Amino acid sequence: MTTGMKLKQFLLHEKRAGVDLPYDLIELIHEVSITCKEIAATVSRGELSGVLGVAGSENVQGETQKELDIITNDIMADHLSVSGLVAGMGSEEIDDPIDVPSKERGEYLLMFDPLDGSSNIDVNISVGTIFSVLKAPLGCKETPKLDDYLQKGIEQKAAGFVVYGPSTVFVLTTGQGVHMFTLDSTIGEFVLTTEGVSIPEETTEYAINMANRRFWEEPMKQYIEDCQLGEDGPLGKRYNMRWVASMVAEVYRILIRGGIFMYPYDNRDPSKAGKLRLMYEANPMGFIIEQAGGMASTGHGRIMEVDSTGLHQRVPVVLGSAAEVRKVEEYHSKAEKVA
Ligand code: AHM
Ligand code: MG
Repeated sequence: MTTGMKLKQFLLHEKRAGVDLPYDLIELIHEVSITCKEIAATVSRGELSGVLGVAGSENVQGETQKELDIITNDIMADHLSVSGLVAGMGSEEIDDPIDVPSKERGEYLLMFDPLDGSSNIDVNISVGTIFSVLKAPLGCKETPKLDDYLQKGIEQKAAGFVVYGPSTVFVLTTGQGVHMFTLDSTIGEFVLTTEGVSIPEETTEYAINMANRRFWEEPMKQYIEDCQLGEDGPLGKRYNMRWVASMVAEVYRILIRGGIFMYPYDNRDPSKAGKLRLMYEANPMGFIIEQAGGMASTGHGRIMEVDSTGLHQRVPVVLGSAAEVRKVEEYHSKAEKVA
């Protein structure tokens, strides 16, 4: 009976059961979970913390940073840089890779978005932390170079996210399915509540920011138009729509009851291939969705096989229930054939 096991206890149990999980990867996941408890505590204090609102700076992507973006980035970076488990880190909030002192270096690279959906903080809607673990090609011997980080999503050793909602839940994959651990604040531990998450193959619920419709490419416009035609249209079923504007909340919902989430390419700024970032948003979420039986695509192919060209590279994202993601890919491939 694994339900009720604490996070680290469960990972050690899996290792004993034959899952390929190095001890230092277990330790790294555990350390990340500790920082997420600290972030959960900080976020939950809301207005009491006196740190809601804008920090007055911009990150490398030209986005306004919230004070909590910076505070949560520091919580993660400071904690992990003395853990002896990472050789370097990449964060949404920091332009360049974060180096780790030589004596503290470990074998892994950690990519993270410390507070995803932070525009929702002031209005008290769920936000989260997303992370992805890669192996450092040179191990702990040298400071990793930018190139060392630029690995495809299929190279990920673990990925996860934490949603800070009505309850705080840690969602994890190490390539052996997806498991959910709920924070039991009475004992201060993440406790296994769902083992082996499975996304329904079919869905009638889509999530997309409709306000960007005029900037999308034709296949995406056509797919959404057909969803809106419901049972009278070519898709032959009535759809429902959700948009939380927090990817962690959208992906969590899809893991629980299925659905499709899209942040497609749009031509607001032709230099950007979408809004979401490959290394610390799309890849880890793609790994989790696939491990739960869903699909994660750019509309043209698998996200986890996209070549990585930069720490903050953007990518179109279409993920969720496999049959529905496949349909969106068909809309794109049909359009390519006509062109
Ligand atoms: P962030 O990392 O700056 O918070 O941006 C990512 C977020 C996602 O969580 C969410 O899906 C999307 O941005 C919402 O975008 P929009 O503001 O277009 O609704
Ligand atoms: Mg983000």
